[in-house]
Amino acid sequence: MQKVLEDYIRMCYDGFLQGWHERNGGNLTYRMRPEEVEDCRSLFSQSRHMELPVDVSALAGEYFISTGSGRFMRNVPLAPQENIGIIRIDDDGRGYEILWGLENGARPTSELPSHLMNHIARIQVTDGRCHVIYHAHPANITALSYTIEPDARVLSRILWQSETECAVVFPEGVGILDWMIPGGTDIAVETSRLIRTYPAVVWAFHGIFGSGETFDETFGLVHTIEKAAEIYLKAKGAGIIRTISDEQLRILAKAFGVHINEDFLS
Ligand code: 2HA
Ligand code: ZN
Repeated sequence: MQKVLEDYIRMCYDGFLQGWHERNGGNLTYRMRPEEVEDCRSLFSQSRHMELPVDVSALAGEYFISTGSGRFMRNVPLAPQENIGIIRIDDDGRGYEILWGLENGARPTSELPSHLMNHIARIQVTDGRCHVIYHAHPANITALSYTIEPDARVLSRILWQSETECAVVFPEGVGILDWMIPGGTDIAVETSRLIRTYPAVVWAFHGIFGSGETFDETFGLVHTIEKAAEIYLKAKGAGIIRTISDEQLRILAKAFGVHINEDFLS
């Protein structure tokens, strides 16, 4: 199998093993590099056209691997061609062709508008380096969203203080969107606005969107955030009597050469 598909499938199943993909929860899209498209071209045998509810002309002609709507991450390694697929965005950015996979009438993820708008936003702020957008339902970060107001400063400080690596892994902080109906254009627009500033955005009472250059980086980002949330909730349950100070966060950022978001420090 093509390496890019192997890596993609591994990430889907890794998320399932973490317990982040109950039933059909979560979805993954990957913007293919030109050499990966060539590698996969021999697979392209069908062409089903679909319309999009949002204008993604910034992605015209781009190829994506996407999980299928209603499909289970758990099943991706067993039958990739039924549970994931490769699409090409139309030249006018108003729809796409399904070129491989998503067999038996499947469609790309219900969160495709959010994914594509997030890709556009992250491509712009990373000079084109972002290739991965990942949505998952990890229990701890979702539980944490019940304990705070939907405020990125509050959330980011909690996460930075909950594990020393966090300020190095996401020095910009993590965004949070208050509860909205999933699957539509409105949540796509709001998420893509936040993801311009933050590499990951929590959907209150739902889950998280993470972005990155590679599968490893993106999975690692979500994994780090989820671990920090778990530590926070455990510490909160046991009773927090001290934490990492702002002074220590600044020292850490300096030592690792990252620009920590000063708006979130006091
Ligand atoms: O794919 O996670 O947000 C199901 C979902 C919708
Ligand atoms: Zn979801």
